[in-house]
Amino acid sequence: MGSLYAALLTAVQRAPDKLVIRTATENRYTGHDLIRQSQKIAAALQSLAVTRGDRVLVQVEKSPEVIPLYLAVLQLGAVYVPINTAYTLSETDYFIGDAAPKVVVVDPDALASTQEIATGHDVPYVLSLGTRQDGTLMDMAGSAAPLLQFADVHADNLAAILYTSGTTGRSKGAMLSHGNLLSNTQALAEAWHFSASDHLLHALPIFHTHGLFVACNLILFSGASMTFLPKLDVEQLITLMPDATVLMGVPTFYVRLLESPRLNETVTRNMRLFISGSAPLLEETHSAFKARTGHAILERYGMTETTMNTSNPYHGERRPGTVGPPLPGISVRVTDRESGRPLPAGETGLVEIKGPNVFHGYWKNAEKTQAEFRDDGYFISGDLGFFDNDGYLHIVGRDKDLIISGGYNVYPKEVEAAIDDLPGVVESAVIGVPHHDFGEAVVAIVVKRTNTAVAEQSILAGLSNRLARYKQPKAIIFVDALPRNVMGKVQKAQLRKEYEDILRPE
Ligand code: MLC
Ligand code: AMP
Repeated sequence: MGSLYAALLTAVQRAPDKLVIRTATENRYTGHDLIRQSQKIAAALQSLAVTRGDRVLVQVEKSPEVIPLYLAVLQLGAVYVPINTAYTLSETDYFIGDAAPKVVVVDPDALASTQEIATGHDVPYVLSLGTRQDGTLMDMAGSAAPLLQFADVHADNLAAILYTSGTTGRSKGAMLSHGNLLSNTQALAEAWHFSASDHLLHALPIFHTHGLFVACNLILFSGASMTFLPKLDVEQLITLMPDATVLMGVPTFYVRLLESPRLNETVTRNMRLFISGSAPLLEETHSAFKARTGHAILERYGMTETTMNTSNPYHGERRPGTVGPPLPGISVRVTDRESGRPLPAGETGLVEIKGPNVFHGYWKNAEKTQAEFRDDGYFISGDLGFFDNDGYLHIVGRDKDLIISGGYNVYPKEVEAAIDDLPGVVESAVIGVPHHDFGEAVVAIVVKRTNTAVAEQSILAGLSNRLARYKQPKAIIFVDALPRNVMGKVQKAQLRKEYEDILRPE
């Protein structure tokens, strides 16, 4: 088992005339056109001397053109580094500096500002890619002859680096190989019974594991097809459902779908599978969806570092509140936090993972990599869970101080550091509180200097250029002092309890 590119190419070539990607209004691309376009982009990148191991950092709005760009990077044996478009320039500056890419591809509107940062990091080329098949990358590809050869990569060669927030406040790049991605795609195709007759409604962003690897790799590998939607629009999804078979979403998708009176058994009749992941799906959402549509949402559990680890079964009971047994070929165990010893069913501990899906470490961060692996090769996920007697994993919490808001990870440390830097602030504690739409939402508890005019608005204004919108607090509470234990550590559990109702609707 080697190149992910070779596997995807072979699968797509089986039906060259088939429409693989369409949008709500346009048919783009057939298998043949997709491959040809990726080969032209590969030729364009090769003319800039992009070769094996070079990083290509991509921060663009979602459009079908991103898929041939992704394939082109894989074809060259280069490393695909997708970045969230919500990041501010100062956040992007860090990723460009850390990844040291040979080429950066951004939205046409961001070309000038990104060029400025990229020059500071000695990045040779900044290109643009717009959502209307426009931009300098498209111009170069348009005049290039398709590159037919592809790099002869080994399963251990890197295919992508995906950044994941870090507990210290700095994001770490998870290095994923061709073997990691291909093995997981194969496991999912089998576990979820994907075939060429599937059609996916794709409304997730494509800079994360969920929307890019789980969704796109699986569709291409299965010879299936998808409708690419720029973002979640529930009414549009419902309109398209009668012509689709699968939906993948974070729990917010299902919460919002249930808010529409149009969601019912009739519109979902052609659908064979609703998949949820990236954050916990509430049991009440699962049962309300079942009651309304007759479909039991299939919940699975994954991470940027490992792609998918466990999944509720395709056949058999999909147990609400659980993420199912390990996928074939993947070992998952629960260990005691103190001793590291494996625990029996029913006991809660650290969830650890081993298998061909587990990443090759953090980019340029051997120390952090070593700290998160056991000597016997298990990766310590930072999630807390237990297995029930039937082998279903239950995720009950996190050992890491992490908030998951609408499927996006927010590390409190990063938000606290940004708030603490603002004038008039003494210190802050950032917590996640229950939110009906996003599952959890970011809330900041702030201690301000006496006699300063610091207010919620001034803090939000101070964060606007520094943190992506989804990381910014949905509420700010001012207190005289933060609760601390005898060791001086802020008592976040106490704060979470105290403010758990703050964002609940009346
Ligand atoms: C948007 N906003 C968010 C937010 N998304 N705030 C907190 N958390 C989020 N997730 C902000 C917007 O900037 C806006 O702010 C306001 O909230 C309302 O926005 P919206 O229009 O309602 O947002 P929408 O575009 O509908 O997006 C919501 C969403 C989206 C849930 C559909 O966030 C989303 O697609 N999330 C999926 C993330 C994902 O793919 N995760 C997978 C990671 S991989 P304002 O103030 O400007 O109005 C992974 C591994 C695995 O975790 O297992 O899969
Ligand atoms: P990320 O770092 O963005 O890849 O997020 C991975 C984290 O998302 C995991 O470590 C879990 O905490 C969480 N996660 C993913 N899927 C689920 C799920 N089905 N239930 C609970 N948590 C999940």
